[in-house]
Amino acid sequence: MKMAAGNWKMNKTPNEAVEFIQNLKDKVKDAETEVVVAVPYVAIPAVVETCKGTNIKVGAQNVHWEDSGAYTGEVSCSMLKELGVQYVIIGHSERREYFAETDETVNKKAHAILNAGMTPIICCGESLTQREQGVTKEHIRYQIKIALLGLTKEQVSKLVIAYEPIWAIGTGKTATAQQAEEACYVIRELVKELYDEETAESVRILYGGSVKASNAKELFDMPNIDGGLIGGASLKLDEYVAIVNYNK
Ligand code: G2H
Repeated sequence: MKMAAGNWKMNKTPNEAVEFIQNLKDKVKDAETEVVVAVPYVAIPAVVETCKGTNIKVGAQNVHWEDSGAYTGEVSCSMLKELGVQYVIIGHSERREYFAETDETVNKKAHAILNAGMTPIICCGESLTQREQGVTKEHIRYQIKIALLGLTKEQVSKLVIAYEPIWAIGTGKTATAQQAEEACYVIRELVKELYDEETAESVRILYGGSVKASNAKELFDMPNIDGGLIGGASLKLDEYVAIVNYNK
C-alpha cells in the first residue's frame, strides 16, 4: 500500500489541527493509501483523539533518543508512544540545517523509535551543489548507511525512508519522477546490499519535495516509490485529499 504522509512542520494550532482532521476523515475513509499526519507535538493528544476510529495515523516530527533525563525542551519516545503516536520523522533536512541533526543522531533516534514500538521515517537527500557535483548517489548512500547502523533485518524491514532532495523542498521545484525513482532505487539497492532482497522489498521508500495533487500520480506510480512525504500541500484539505486519492 502506498503512503501519503503529511509533514505539517510548524503549522496549525491544536484547535486548527482538530478542525482539519474532522474535515479530512470522511474524505479519506475509503483511501487505498496509508494516511499519516505528522503534526506539531502540542497538537498530538487532540489529533490522536480525533483520529480514533478512522484510518488516519498520527506521527511526530522529531524525538530525543534518550528515554528521560536533563534535556530541556526535548520529548522522548515513551512520551510519544503513550500518546498513541505511530510514526516519527527523523533527519529532515530542516532539522539538519537549523537544529544540528546529524547522521549519528538520526541513527540513535532510529534505534530508540523502533525499540519503543514506533516506526521511523528517516529522511535523506542531497543539496543542489551535491547534485551538480554528481555525488547524489554517494551522499544518499552515506546518510542511509549511518542511519541504519546496528539495526537488525527485522527492524529495517519495518522502516520508512524518505528521499527528499533539498533543492526541491518548499521551492515548488519537484524532482522529475525519473530523478526521484533513480534515488529511491539507489536506497533500495543499498538496503539489499546491507541486508537482503526481502528486506529491500519490504522497506518503504517515499519521495518528498513539493509533492502536489498534480504530480503525485506520476511519482507514486514509479516502481521504487512507495508514496510521498508531503509538506505544504498536506496543509490544504482538497490538495491533500487529492494526493491521498491519487489513484482514483
Ligand atoms: C519536504 C516536504 C515535506 P514540501 O520537506 O517533508 O515539504 O512538500 O513543502 O516541499
